[in-house]
Amino acid sequence: MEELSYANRATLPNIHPLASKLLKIMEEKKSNLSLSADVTSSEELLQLADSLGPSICMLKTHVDILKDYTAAFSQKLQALAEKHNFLIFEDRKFADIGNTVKHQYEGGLYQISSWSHIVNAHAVPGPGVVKGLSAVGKPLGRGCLLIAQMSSQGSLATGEYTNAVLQMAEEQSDFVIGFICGSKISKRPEFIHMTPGVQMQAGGDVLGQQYSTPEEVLCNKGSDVIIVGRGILEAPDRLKAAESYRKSGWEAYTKRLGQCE
Ligand code: UP6
Repeated sequence: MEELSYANRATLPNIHPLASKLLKIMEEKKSNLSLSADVTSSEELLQLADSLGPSICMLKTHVDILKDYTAAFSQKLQALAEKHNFLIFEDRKFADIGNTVKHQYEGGLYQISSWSHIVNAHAVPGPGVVKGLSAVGKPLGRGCLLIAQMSSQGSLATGEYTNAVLQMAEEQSDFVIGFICGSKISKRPEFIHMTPGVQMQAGGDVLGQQYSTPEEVLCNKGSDVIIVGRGILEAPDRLKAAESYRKSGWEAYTKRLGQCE
């Protein structure tokens, strides 16, 4: 089957506007790198967003690990997303009944729907979780990723479960823009595949995280976006590390396109 470029996929007739926007950013910045900004200080997160912003297509947050979250922080983060042209993805991993996730997404301390372009959800509760999120996010032009596979050892999100997630995504593609997964699982080029658990060297951590390389994920496994946290955050020079992930990611993607010509 012909492999479409990010640019071609961005203009597909049925593409979700937010997915289209992300694909255009990726093409423009030659970046399929998402930074997983897993730090606990707002100031440090904003500084990371400003310095690494030019290298990334998306910045992933875990807003509930910040020790000093304020609404002003989310406004500053949005301004940096505009300045450097990246999307914000709050990795909230919603996993409750529709009515509860609706409140968790819109309200509470973080009011995630007001500042995060993309959120994600586990499919465990069934389609209601997406319906609840969609009720809040769709009118705002937001999008959702479904967690179809996980990078951690012993993950239960495999086989039939993954297939059911795929089906759920297809049924609500007006809000679901893609997947968190280890490899390409859907043939529909409108869906974006995003993969965490990426470092320059395969391996893992002591708590079950498992790493694959950018080349493996983008070229061999056919995913679209690499999500990198500690590979960049623990490097002596974060900017240099981010640029090297961006370059490896782009090379692996162009190699994949070349193979399919
Ligand atoms: N993440 C995974 N694996 C998944 C889903 N999400 O690692 O299956 C998230 C983690 C973390 C980031 O919550 O924020 O991606 C990976 O960080 P790391 O690169 O430092 O391991």
